[in-house]
Amino acid sequence: MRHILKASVSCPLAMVAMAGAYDIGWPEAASAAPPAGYSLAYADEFNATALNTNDWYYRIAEPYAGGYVRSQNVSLDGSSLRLRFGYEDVNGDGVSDYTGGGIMSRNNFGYGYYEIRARLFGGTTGLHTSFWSMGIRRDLSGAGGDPKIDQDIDAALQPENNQLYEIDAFEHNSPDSMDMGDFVQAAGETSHRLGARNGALMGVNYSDWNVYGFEYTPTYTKFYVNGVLKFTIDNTTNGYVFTPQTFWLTAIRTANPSNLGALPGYSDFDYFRYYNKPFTGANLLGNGSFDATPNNAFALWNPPAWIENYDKAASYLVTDDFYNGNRALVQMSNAAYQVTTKQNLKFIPNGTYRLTARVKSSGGQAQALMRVLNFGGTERTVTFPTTNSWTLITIDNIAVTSKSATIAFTSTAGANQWIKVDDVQFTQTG
Ligand SMILES: [Ca+2]
Ligand SMILES: [Ca+2]
Ligand SMILES: [Ca+2]
Ligand SMILES: [Ca+2]
Repeated sequence: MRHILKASVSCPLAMVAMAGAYDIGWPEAASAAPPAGYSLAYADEFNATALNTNDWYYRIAEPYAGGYVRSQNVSLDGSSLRLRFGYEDVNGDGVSDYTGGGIMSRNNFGYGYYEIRARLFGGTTGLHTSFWSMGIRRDLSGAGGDPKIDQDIDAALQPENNQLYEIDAFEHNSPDSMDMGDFVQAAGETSHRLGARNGALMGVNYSDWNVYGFEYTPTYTKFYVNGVLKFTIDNTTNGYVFTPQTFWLTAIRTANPSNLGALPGYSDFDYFRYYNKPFTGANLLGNGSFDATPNNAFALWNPPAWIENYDKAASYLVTDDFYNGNRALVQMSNAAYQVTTKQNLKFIPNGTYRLTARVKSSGGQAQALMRVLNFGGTERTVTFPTTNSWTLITIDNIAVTSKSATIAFTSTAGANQWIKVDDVQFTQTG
């Protein structure tokens, strides 16, 4: 299947490096083109000798699934990311342990086309390589996890809980089986899956370099291998709550390998590329209606997918008054307070956008604002009207030129002054 790929003009230096680094026996395959209309918004070509930890967390879990997931099992060789499956004593008890590794993006990605080029380890049974997407939450950094996760949450760079669903573009089970296209929501699996396809059925050899991609849109997700569409999911019936989320590449043990002599082994990734395009009219905010299930492990019903800053306890969800669904956001405290509830959108297309929300307010605050900033122009705000009925407020004709935007609600208020917010929508209009 590799021979049908189009010739590449996108990355000749990397291809020369690849051809030199691996004796793969055929001309270097180019990447499959993204679907029509998409532009490259982010890429890590992994053409380095160390992971760019400005952009990536390590997946660390010791132990997890009968093994250890460790940063030591992640390396870059100048042209590719390498995730190592090992069998070695890492806990000092003299008995060998199964080890694996993975990386998770510090940036969150929403709708768009996601692509990797990978060759997957198939030297024995029991090992699992995955190309997937899922939001993070604070407890992922527990039990020896990457401390940068907590640091980013504490620095108001990441939501405390953004784990609303996952997209499993592929889950490869060594030596020769692949599940493709799971779309899993918090409430459970949605039963979408192209299950247990061996390479012959999928039309590839998984241990060769192949290009895997998925196109994620408000209405469908399509999964590709070497540019060939393999599976489509209808997103209109999933019943999930959208949020831009972390991108993952992981390699872990799932069962005891039958052939320990094959270890160590490697799953290799040439690059990760993310493309996007305007999705006119689609809400790009995560959990814009505040209806995603909060994690009760976190105090005071903090809103999933949203970042709280300053007096965080003054920002919380309520179920007794809402515009839609079954929850809304409130900012209030029984003492004077200042709080911001916000989202940082990155890698969105430049263009014209509109921000709307349904709101109520007690009035009297020094500040009660809906804001948009970090979009390339001067911050724009609208002050909440004093009203006890759900009222539409709008900031229109927002000219995004930085491929990013921060949407924020900020109160500087006295005791028992309050705002309520629901149905927040940030949409591209042109
Ligand atoms: Ca051990
Ligand atoms: Ca590369
Ligand atoms: Ca709601
Ligand atoms: Ca809070």
